[in-house]
Amino acid sequence: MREHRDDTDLENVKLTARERRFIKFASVEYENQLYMTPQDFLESVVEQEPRPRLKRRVLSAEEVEKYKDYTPAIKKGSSHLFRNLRDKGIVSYTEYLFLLSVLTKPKSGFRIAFNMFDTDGNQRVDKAEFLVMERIFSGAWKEKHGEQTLDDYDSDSNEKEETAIERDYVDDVEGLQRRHMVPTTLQLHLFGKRGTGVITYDHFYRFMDNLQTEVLELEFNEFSKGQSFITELDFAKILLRYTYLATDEYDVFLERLLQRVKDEKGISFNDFRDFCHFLNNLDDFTIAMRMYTLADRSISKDEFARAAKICTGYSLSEHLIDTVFAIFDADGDGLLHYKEFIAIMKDRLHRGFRVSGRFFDYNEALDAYDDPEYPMFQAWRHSLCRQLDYYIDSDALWH
Ligand SMILES: [Ca+2]
Ligand SMILES: [Ca+2]
Repeated sequence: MREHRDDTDLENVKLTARERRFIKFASVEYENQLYMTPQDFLESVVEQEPRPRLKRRVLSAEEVEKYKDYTPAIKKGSSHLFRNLRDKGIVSYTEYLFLLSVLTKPKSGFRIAFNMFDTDGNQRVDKAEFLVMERIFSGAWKEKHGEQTLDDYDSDSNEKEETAIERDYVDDVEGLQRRHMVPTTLQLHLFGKRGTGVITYDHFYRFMDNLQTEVLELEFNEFSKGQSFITELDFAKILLRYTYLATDEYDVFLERLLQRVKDEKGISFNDFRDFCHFLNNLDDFTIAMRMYTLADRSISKDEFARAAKICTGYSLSEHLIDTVFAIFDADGDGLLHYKEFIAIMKDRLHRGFRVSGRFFDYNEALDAYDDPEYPMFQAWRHSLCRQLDYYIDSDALWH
């Protein structure tokens, strides 16, 4: 068995931006595999850097076994799942990718995600179906890196079992792609202690909705400090947090807002949540706006409100739309141009993937994010980063 892993081992290995980010935030390891705790996962999506810590904690089999008792069943799911579990659980790398994809998924994409897991089409997803995701990932990993030796594997166990394990086992240096010999938090939550549970679309929908709400509440609470409103300025800061603006550009947005907002009503959590759901529908909104953008026309507040309603099914409040225009209407004509809004907000949907540089170099980032050798990742990427494709399409209109 290898000793406690050292990050310097990883320096020579070419990793994607996602892999690097996972490694950076993963604070525990079990049997040489890296895991995030539920708390690590939340931090990785709302913070730029992880909390300072000395080194990764090595979990014992007893600790991992105890997680079975801490993890609530799917029926008891809530928007406090990850916050309540804190460090009492583990999230694997593939699950991290899955959870990230949930965060920016429009409600209309939930059904598609469910059907992708439900391979036999019986409207239930069982653990074996859920694990297909991980098998495909490790399969792609083998193709990319070649077969690995199984020297590290403890071969005392029964032979029949070992063949099955061997088939799926990948002993990568990074410790990201190993076969999970332990039930993770997500597996325990979705399929129960014994792993025999099944989830319906209704369960799955609530799980995804709760996860989105949980992260939004965290972001909101960070600024609201227990109040029921955040200021318009805080709202702008949250929106711009995951965009790729340089510091001076960022300040221009905030100063503009301060000058324009006469009536500080504040933004409620519901307004904030509705707007973030709207951002998850930005693709549809872009399509709705395309006739304006093709004509190189800016849109009015009424047109914005109507298109947002069509795309999400609910109305954004007047004050929220006023605030959005106050933040983004750079030339002050009272209208929003594609370049003023969509081009900037699309970056935000790459939350959790933010690279350390201040600027977002589009081509460089596309290379980093694009993994043609991962067939399954193409599907995830499609839902998570499809905005990039629209960006190319739409951006071409302006040059
Ligand atoms: Ca099924
Ligand atoms: Ca304008």
